[in-house]
Amino acid sequence: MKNLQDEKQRDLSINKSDGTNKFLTTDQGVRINDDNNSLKAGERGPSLLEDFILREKITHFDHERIPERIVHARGSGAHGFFEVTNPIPELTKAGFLKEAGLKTPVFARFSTVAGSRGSTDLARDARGFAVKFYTQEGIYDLVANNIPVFFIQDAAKFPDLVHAVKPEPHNEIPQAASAHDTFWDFISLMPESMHMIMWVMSDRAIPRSYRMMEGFGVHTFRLINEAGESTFVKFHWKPKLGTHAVVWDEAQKISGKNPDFHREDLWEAIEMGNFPEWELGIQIIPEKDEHKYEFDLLDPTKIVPEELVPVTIIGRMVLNKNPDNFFAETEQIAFHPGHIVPGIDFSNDPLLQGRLFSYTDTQLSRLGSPNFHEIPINRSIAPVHNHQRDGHMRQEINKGRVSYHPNSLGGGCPYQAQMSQGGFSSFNERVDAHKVRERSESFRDHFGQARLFFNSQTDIEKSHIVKALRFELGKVETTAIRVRMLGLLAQVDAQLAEKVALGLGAIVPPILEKPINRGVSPENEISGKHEPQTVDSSVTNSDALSMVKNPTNSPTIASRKVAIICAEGVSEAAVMNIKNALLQKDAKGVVVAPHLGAIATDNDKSIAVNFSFLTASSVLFDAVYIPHGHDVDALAKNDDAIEFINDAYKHCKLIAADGDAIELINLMPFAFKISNDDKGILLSKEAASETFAKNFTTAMGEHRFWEREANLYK
Ligand code: HDE
Repeated sequence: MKNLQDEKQRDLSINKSDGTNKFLTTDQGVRINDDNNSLKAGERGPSLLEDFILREKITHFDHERIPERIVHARGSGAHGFFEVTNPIPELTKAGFLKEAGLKTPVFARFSTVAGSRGSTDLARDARGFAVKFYTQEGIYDLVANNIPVFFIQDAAKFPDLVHAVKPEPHNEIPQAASAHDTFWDFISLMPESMHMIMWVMSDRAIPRSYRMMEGFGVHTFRLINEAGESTFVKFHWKPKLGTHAVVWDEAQKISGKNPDFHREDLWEAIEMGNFPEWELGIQIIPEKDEHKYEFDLLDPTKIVPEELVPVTIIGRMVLNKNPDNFFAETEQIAFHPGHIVPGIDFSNDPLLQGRLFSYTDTQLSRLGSPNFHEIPINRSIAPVHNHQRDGHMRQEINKGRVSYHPNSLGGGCPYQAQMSQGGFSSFNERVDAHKVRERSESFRDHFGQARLFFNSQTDIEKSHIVKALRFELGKVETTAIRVRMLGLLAQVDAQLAEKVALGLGAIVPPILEKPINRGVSPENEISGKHEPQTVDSSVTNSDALSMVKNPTNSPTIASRKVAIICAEGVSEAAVMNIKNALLQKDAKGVVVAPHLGAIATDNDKSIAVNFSFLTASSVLFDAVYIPHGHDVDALAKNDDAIEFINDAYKHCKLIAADGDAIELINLMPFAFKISNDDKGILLSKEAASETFAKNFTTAMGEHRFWEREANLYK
């Protein structure tokens, strides 16, 4: 197979345009002489209908908007490539997975789910992680999330879920938030959502960066080899930078200070050459093991614990190019889990099966025509020939009189391909069953893996889940909904429910003998067949589920940002000492000062300021450093400076100071709380010391210093 790394860029280049040194024209190519004045009957007279230039400009503007995605409306994307590192020809005939070193172009789009296009990046929400592979055998889309399970087991409930989480229909409140009555009303009646609820109430739902998220295909898929044999797989993306999050207070403040935080972070990292990278892994489950586990592989509310089936890394993805045009690329890209290539196939997961209908259907209203595959970003780099014709905005000019198959007038072309010629053929699964509207008995466990997830968290992570639930349910106005939720939480973990109840000033209800009527018919209720049960997980603790314990977490600080707080008289040597140490680790120090412009240094030079306390805040940085040489008293009286450093302390970030600046730490409101265990407060009497700089970058590798929050979940 030939390396296609640059093939998609070459393909896109034919649609690119650049107006530099060119004349302004109409859409019809007529050069425009005056773009500032409409054609009027006299200088002060009415505009003339014949002004085709004005009409064209305004008409185009009037129609600029297209419907936003019904979910995942807010997102950012980038180009890159996927490279096979560990080929798996024994498992799949997919060409793009078969040869070591083979590179396939990709476009990845990351998104929040509930918010509108203009909403904040830092909403508490799952994140979309969709990757389009432009393979030689056609488009393959891996449309994943940063959470490995989903709220519901059957696609039939998706519109209800989305209606419940979106802003309430009567007043369109709240935006990009699940903390409201309709969402929790629905969830409290859907016990199958409890595993996903544990994940979205954890810090996974507030990532530090798109570049620091895992991705999961959620459903079980199939790989098909040359012999037509199937193997079940689960897809995993593992970020090179580790999996990291912010804390909720920080997320809320970032939303105010910079709602584009993740978008900007992705953009800047790529512009600076810090190319985001993930490994692609698969969990391989032989067909014979389909019924081996206490959960059903087809149930999208379940994971396959890595302790049962480890993740095998097969390749890596690098994102190395920002889009040229947000609308043309990131907005118009159309993903679909049904875009598969020979060698990959579906499982019967009922959520996946529903998705297979939904994605093309939604593009028809979002992009407006069945020809959305011709939009440059969606165009396959494999040749496309068929008898699909016409429709709105058709681009392709199909020659000849034949637009049907079979035909003799066109010599039978285009030909059907045999399997040996790369023709797609669905996995030959035997299905022999009655048509039923039923949920499988094997989907009945709604609490076992929710408990596994909760039990696998560190105390700090557990306390964040408690706080998140107190926040979310605290925003719910209907008491009965809060109480119902406490009842469900108690079935995950009694202590969890008690802790949440304490924050709500409520009492955990006894576990109901008779389940709540969730709208099922009375016969079903009596049979009890569909009622949730707990099945104990055979794995009781999994490090891979905790971000703090996650074995893939990496100590690298590449692309991290540090605020260097400067005021008049700051030591240039001290500033440069840390800046250079950071640069060596591919991280960045930026100067934050009481005002913009420049700050005079101790050696009568000056240092350029990047942000003032008004334009930045410590939530936008990973650590804070206060260099020697300041007027400490002046900074200590500056409320903005105090809030800046105090927030960094509260959010468990590294705070460092050297020389005289140590004094400032002693004047901070948190000074009396600093314990010897807190390795995140780094002080050095000696200014600009090399050891201090080394200790600083090493300490940053810890990311957060949770000791400050210790004892919270006791
Ligand atoms: Fe989606 N989902 N989804 N979804 N989904 C869409 O398609 C849908 C689900 C995911 O960056 C929509 O083009 C149904 C699971 C991502 O463009 C829509 C069901 C997972 C994206 C749709 C699900 C996802 C979408 C909206 C349940 C993780 C954004 C716009 C049966 C594996 C892709 C669009 C992008 C987008 C339907 C559940 C991931 C309406 C019906 C589970 C990452 O078609």
